[in-house]
Amino acid sequence: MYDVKEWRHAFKLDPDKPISDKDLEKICESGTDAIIVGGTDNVTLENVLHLMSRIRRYTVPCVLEVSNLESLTPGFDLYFIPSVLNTEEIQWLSGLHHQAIKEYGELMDWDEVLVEGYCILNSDCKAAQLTKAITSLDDEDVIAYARMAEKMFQMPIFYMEYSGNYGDPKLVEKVSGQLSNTILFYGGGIQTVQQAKEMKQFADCIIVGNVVYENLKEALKTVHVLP
Ligand code: 1GP
Repeated sequence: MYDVKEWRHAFKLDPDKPISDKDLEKICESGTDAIIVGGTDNVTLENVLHLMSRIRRYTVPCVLEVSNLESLTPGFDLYFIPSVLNTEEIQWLSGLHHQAIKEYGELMDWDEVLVEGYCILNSDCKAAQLTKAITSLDDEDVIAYARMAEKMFQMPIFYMEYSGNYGDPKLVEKVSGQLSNTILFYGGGIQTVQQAKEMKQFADCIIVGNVVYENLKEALKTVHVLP
């Protein structure tokens, strides 16, 4: 079984973005704790299966972060299910989840499923726009969502999502101080070793996405950063 509590670093790969075999090999052999397959636009069964089968050549754990029902498929080691805590629309909190369980509940192996309490903090990112996330939050709001995730819903993961934008390390530190059982994921705008280091001090696990496609060399350096 995979102990996500032990994870410190993961790369997130977008099934809609091309990546060469050579680059994928470097990513999968980098020593990262996991590869998360996930995106917002154009996530299809076809491109998810294609990317999964390519990652499967390596031993690194491979996770599907489920973004829609169409692309849900067996074959991953784990399934992360985002539930957006700061959305205006219930479908992103529990609606699609209800639909998925209604359809696939019998088949699901619950040991492979982890819910991520998402708090989307960058108003410009696609995920914020799609889910109508309320991003004008002060620190106390974010802390309340973190407590809600852990104390009220017992979610295994709280995800501070700044996708495309480097977030506020002071806030990540504050949130980290509030969580004892729930794992803190930080993702967004990590482009340098320095940034990886800064966020790793506070987040249990940092998620590195876009920079893989923009500057792979620098992306690979974020793996072995000590907090
Ligand atoms: C996106 O949190 C991840 O869901 C990573 O963000 O792409 O900005 O690194 P970046």
